[in-house]
Amino acid sequence: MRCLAVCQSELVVRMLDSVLLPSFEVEFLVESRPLARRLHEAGLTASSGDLRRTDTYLKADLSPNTCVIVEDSGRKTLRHVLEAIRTAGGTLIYVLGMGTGPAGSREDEIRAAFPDVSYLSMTELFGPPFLTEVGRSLTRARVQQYQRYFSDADRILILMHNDPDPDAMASGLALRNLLRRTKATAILGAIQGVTRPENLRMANLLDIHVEAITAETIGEFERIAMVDVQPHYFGSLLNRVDLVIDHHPQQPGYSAVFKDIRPDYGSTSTILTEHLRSVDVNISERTATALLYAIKSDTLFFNRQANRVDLEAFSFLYPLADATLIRKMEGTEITLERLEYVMRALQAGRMADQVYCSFIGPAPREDLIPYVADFFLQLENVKWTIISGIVNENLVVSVRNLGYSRNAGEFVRKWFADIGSAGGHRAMAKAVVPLAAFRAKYGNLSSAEMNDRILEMAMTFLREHQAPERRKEVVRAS
Ligand SMILES: [Mn+2]
Repeated sequence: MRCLAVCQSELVVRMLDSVLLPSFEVEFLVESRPLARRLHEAGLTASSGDLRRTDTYLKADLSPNTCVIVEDSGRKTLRHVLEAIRTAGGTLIYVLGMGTGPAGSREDEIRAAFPDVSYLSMTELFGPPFLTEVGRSLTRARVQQYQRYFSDADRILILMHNDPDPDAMASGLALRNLLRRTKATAILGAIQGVTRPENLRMANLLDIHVEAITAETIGEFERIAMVDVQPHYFGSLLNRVDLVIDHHPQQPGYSAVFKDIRPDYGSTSTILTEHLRSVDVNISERTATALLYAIKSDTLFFNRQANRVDLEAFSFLYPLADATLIRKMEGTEITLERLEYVMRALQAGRMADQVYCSFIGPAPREDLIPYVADFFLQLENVKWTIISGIVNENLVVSVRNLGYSRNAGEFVRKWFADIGSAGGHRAMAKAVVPLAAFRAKYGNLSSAEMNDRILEMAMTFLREHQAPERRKEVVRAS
């Protein structure tokens, strides 16, 4: 394609020459005759002329398919230049803003006068890639430091939180990769191993072995790294840690030789993907698959807290990963065991004012309760779900809702904070209350009574949070 570059400075000419060739057939048009001669001697196609005159462009033989790039160094004559180009038949016109004047104002001015002209500013064109490159160098320096620091250790522990989730396991695998270790010399460990079905399935499909760690065995490791979690999580168990990589908010009260905490990232795997990209390490299909799945699952398929870096890591990993394996891992949401608890919730459930409330009785694990709560939120006409059950002598209450009108966290705090732990945010909340404490406050209720009582709590809570107009209606009606 033919391109006419209308420039003033040699720097811009040189830059465009290296960017546009060989895709474009470029001719340069400059004002200064000596500059044109110099460019010509250097082997470029260049001519000079009065840039404000139409015949200069007619001589250049513009066609509607010629791409015209005009350097804007802030001069007032730019308008005349653009008018002359248009009169000579130029239609594909791009103005290259060299960053003169306050950002955006020049662009607005040109756009207002010439709506069919595209304005490309230097900041837009070079800013993002440049910043990415600088960021990558900083990451590279950091990664190389901890690589060196870990290189002479015999055995390394990569510690994860209890019941490691895809993000923790994928980050662990990636870190092992970065430290150029095998599973014999860099152990993925957790105090409590993998139990949730989808976590187990990922561990099995990707052959990830998570070793059980105790307070005693922790001392056997020469160096300790931590992913997707920070030392405060383990209480007084650890007196030293060498490396912490996490995307949860920075916690005070611990020191680490190296740390990389990025709370604005959707997953720890996103941070590890950047570490891998910054240095020259081979990313195996298995690691890429684990990381890709982890980013998807930690950001709830980009519905939660995902940002540009997560999407970028995702598109980088996608061609390296095994898509079939990911589909297999994702298909594990529904298990027979989970269906059984969904059935129980269906049998015991009550619905009032779009609130679905059910007490499912004893359950072997806590995760079954939020699973059921999420499940019923899919029902038509359900806006809130409140699922409760008994796990290890505790009443566990899981609350989910759609939309942001009323706060699930406030609901559990109102009724349960004084007798157990209760917390959460607008759309998701949980309370864990010792059964004895619940009974002391609300009486020794049967299963059905328990469910009725909790539904009543919800109705009371939702009514006191109704909009003032509705409340008036209620008063009039009564
Ligand atoms: Mn995570």
